[in-house]
Amino acid sequence: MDIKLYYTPKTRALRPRWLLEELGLPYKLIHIDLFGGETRTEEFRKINPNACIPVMEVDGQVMFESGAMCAWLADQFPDKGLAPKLNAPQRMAYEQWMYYVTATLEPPIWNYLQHRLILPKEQRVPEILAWDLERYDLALAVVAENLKDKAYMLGGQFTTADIMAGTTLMWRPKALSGYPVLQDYTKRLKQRTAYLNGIG
Ligand SMILES: N[C@@H](CCC(=O)N[C@@H](CS)C(=O)NCC(=O)O)C(=O)O
Repeated sequence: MDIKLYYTPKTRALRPRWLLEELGLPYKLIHIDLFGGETRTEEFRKINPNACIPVMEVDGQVMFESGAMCAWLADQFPDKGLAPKLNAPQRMAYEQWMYYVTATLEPPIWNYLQHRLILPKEQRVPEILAWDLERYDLALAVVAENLKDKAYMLGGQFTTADIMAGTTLMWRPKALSGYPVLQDYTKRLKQRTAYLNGIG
């Protein structure tokens, strides 16, 4: 498999990169200067019309969406144990959390960060911040409840659902202050060699 990952540090591109490290696969990183506007160029939009990273290219076939990349990669290598097999009882919970992260956990904190830090000042709407944090806190409580008696999202074994949940929870550590279980969880994830290899 010839894998290329279009990548900028400290972005959602960490998700597939971390997983590639967990899988022990060789891959080529193509560094994209996101903050310098490279994703907005015509050339980059030919690779991803959404003008976003990450983008993954596998044997010449291009994929966008970090969650889809992670789901697809984990399923290609079932023996690595990073996704329950299709007929395993844990598969339902796995699918649930994989979707939950991008559909429910991520949107309020992403919206918060945009209106707090990312958008140009004149486009920020401060009135939305409290609502975003309230919605995020509801989702955090659900994840914390799930993790109260487990090391990882599915139990004792680390899976790709932990990459999805963990990377998102790391976006705003301050929001986890009321949830020691989530603070311990992200601390545990950050000690993994594959994470440490992936963050550079
Ligand atoms: N849902 C997409 C979101 C991708 C995304 O928004 N990426 C950000 C970096 S984390 C980006 O490239 N933003 C560029 C921009 O908004 O101009 C995914 O998970 O891959």
